[in-house]
Amino acid sequence: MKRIFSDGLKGIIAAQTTISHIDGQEGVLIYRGYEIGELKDLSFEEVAFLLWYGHLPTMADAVDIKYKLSKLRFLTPTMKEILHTLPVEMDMMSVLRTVISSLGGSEYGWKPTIEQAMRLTAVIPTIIAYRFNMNMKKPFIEPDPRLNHVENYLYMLSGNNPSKAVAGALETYMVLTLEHGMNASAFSARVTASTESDLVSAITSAIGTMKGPLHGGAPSGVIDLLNEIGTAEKAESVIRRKLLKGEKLMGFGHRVYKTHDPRAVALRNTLLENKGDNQSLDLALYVEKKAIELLAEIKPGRSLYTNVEFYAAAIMKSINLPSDLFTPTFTASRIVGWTAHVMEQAANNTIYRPQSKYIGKRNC
Ligand code: COZ
Repeated sequence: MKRIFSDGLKGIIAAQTTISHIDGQEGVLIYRGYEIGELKDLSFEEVAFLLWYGHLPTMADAVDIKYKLSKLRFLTPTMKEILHTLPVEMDMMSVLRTVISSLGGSEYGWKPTIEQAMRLTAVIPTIIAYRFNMNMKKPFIEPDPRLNHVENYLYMLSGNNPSKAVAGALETYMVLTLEHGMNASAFSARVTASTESDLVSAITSAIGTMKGPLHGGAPSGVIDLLNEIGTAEKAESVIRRKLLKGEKLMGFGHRVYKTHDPRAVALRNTLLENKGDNQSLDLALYVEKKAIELLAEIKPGRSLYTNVEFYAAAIMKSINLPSDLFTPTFTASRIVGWTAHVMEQAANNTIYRPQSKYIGKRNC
């Protein structure tokens, strides 16, 4: 068998999948055969159904999955105990990884099921909101089963029912980011599942992987960039200085997309539809334009364009979501893709066991 070494497995196909397809040259993302532009106005629950079952839900299916998820949002006493025991200074992704791993047990036996996937998907927003209110020294707000998945998340964070515009903006973001092929976190979930470990262990691996700033951390980095720039007049000098120092601009570049990230395009359009007089959005639009110009000037030929995280940050900033909730919120959507990948791996499993090439000393 021919052995190929590729840094970061660039260009290597590690699985065959029917879940999603990314055409990086054409800037196309497909979930189960549908381009995301056709799905961006569906509910989170409907698109989750599509990923898990492989086809769009009927009206009855959509009502059923919304009801089922609303009943699975609760925290167990053990989860609440862990949430109160973990050190106050622990970051939210570490909290999420630890509390999710406490769900492991007999009800998560092999093979992984859609019911298990629903439970993990339903409870992640509750974990985030519970810990967020603890940190803010505010009382926990119990999930409201009458609200849909995204409305309930925002309700548990603030205690108020969100406006349609705010819930709609966040729901579009979450629908567009709930699956993205063989990214690092989906791959780590599939590797864990390939040993016939359980779904909770696979998702714990994925959350740990998502925690890395080059994967899930970009939105916070985008906010820092926008805050550092502050005004349109400063955009060119700040960006140019960073690029000449060899820094990477958060929210730009992508391992697969070598043209505009279709999710960024869809999010930009959503933001423009609800724009109003939004100063921070105007700055984001200007910074994006300047960044792409300067990336082409200083990094010619690398095909560096806006990725989803740039407008994710703009959306989350526009709904006043604190930046330390950006990656956890991304996790609350990508759990759907991860669980779909784990179930696909389990359905036709071969354990992952790549090679390594020894380049060390011999006969020491
Ligand atoms: N800003 C500035 N330069 C960048 C860049 C960015 N965001 N992304 C890549 N480059 C440059 C690299 O410095 C490198 O330049 P040289 O050829 O001079 O060494 C070249 O482009 C290729 O870099 P790399 O191999 O890292 O490209 P790749 O396409 O594999 O990178 C990721 C993809 C996303 C890791 C990107 O580099 C990045 O880190 N972006 C910022 C973080 C982010 O937005 N992540 C969310 C992705 S959805």
